[in-house]
Amino acid sequence: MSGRRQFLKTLAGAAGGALLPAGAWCSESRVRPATLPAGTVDSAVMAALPGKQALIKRTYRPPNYETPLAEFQVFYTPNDRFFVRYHLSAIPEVDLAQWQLKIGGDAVAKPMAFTLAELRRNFEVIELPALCLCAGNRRGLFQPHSPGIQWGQGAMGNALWQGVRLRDVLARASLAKDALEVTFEGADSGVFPSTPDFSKSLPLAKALDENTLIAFAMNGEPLPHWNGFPARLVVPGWAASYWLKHLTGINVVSRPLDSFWMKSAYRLPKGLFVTDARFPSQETDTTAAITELLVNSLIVSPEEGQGFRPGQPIEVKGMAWDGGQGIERVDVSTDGGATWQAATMEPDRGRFTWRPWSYLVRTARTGDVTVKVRATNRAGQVQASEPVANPAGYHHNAVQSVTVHVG
Ligand SMILES: Nc1nc2c(c(=O)[nH]1)N[C@H]1C(S)=C(S)[C@@H](COP(=O)(O)O)O[C@H]1N2
Ligand SMILES: [Mo]
Repeated sequence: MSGRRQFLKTLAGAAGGALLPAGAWCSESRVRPATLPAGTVDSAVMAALPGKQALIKRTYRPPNYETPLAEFQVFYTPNDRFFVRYHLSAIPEVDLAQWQLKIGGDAVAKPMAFTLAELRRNFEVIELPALCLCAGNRRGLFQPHSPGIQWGQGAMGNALWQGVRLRDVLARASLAKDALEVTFEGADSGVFPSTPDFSKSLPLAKALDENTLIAFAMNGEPLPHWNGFPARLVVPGWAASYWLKHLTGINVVSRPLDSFWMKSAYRLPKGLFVTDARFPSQETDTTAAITELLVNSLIVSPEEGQGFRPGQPIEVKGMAWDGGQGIERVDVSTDGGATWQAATMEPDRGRFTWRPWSYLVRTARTGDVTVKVRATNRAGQVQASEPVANPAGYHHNAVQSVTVHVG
């Protein structure tokens, strides 16, 4: 079957068997968040994938859809508004009756396979709130532009994940002493056989972390097709590129995974960003595989350009997160960063989820007011004041600002 037809078939499968009605792709209105540099998102439109509400479409093939900023007003991102990111275009609808998760590799003694029912039955099922954040989130804000999907703020989402610990499952397969990495494969593939499958690996220690899950539900529902049905990896605190969707195979191996997606993509110049987590078996002299998320924050409201009356309080609200140390504080500046005041923090709901904050700006003067927001984590790491340029536009964690009008 041609790649094109295969793609249409797999998409149609996701819609429940029927071929996509043309109209499904036509309910598009233009969006241009004022916070993106002109030019980057001119081609972005709102569009709905089957089973999803309208999201900001960055590319259709493969599907890359971003969550609109307003959705981050709630703590858990609704499943039908959760962003979608794929590298490859052939995305089959997985038939649960046929699905098995195979555990193997040269560093396991007992290869085995599990159905979803067996995973649920044989292992402790746990729930964990965690932020799923694409390393390329905000790539569209880099100036000069970085090549790649021009994401705005919405290549992320926070969910309550339910699943079993990867380490419990791997323990059944008996790991050999020389186990080095754990590799992951998904059901999606390229349209051409020459396209390398999306495969990723984790260092053994992160794979065996008690928080690393094989998840089959999010926010109390089975995973949506576009977010990895029937099971995906959840790697709390680490970039979402490791959160492999539509899991089919997990291998424990004694050698570093030599896949395009480890060796060429999702890499950073060594030493450019300070993180606690390392992936030694994927380091070269000059570059390292991306690992954990940097301390960061987001302003959800007010909207850019929103109007206020003189004296009317401006409630600034948003979220802050990091790679798992936990958020210590969020500070707000209304004088261009000269002075900072502490925002009010909502309770901490876990190391790997975001933390809501708010701050009331009171100003009697008229004109534009620019509010800057800066998060600090418990390790004392602070958001960057300017984006740190890197070849593929990852880890944008510069202080965000919003300008409103009083008058
Ligand atoms: N099978 C598969 N899993 C994948 C990917 C992919 O292309 N294929 N992309 C990864 C990347 S880069 C991101 S950012 C997250 C996005 O998760 P989401 O689509 O559920 O939002 O999935 C990860 N898992
Ligand atoms: Mo990503």
